[in-house]
Amino acid sequence: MANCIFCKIAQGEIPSTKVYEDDQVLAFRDLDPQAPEHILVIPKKHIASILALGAEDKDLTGHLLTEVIPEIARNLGVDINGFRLVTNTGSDGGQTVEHLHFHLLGGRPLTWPPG
Ligand code: IU
Repeated sequence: MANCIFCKIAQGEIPSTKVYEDDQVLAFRDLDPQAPEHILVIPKKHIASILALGAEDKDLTGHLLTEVIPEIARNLGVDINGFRLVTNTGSDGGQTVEHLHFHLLGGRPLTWPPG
């Protein structure tokens, strides 16, 4: 989608520090990390948020949650002590980039509840 920064990152038009890539998914380091490991996991296809997912995205979301995210967590070593997976949605949810992304945060004890 034109003018979507995460689409541009997914297409390689804007550089990122990649930690995982396949034909459907890209994961890269957040530019403003909130934990020692702070990864953004995005579909390459433009989807505005979790609310914009459709039935046609079941394979993609299954792939993300059952394969990609566990593999990234294991590769980073945060599967051992744990990590947090967050998708901010809408203004109250704190979403600032309107391209679906999952924050994978780990590498330190995280507090709850978030602010
Ligand atoms: P949010 O859930 O939409 O607020 O998260 C957006 C994240 O994208 C936030 O943590 C930013 O630091 C991050 N980010 C980035 O890593 N690279 C960018 O070019 C932009 C935002 I714009």
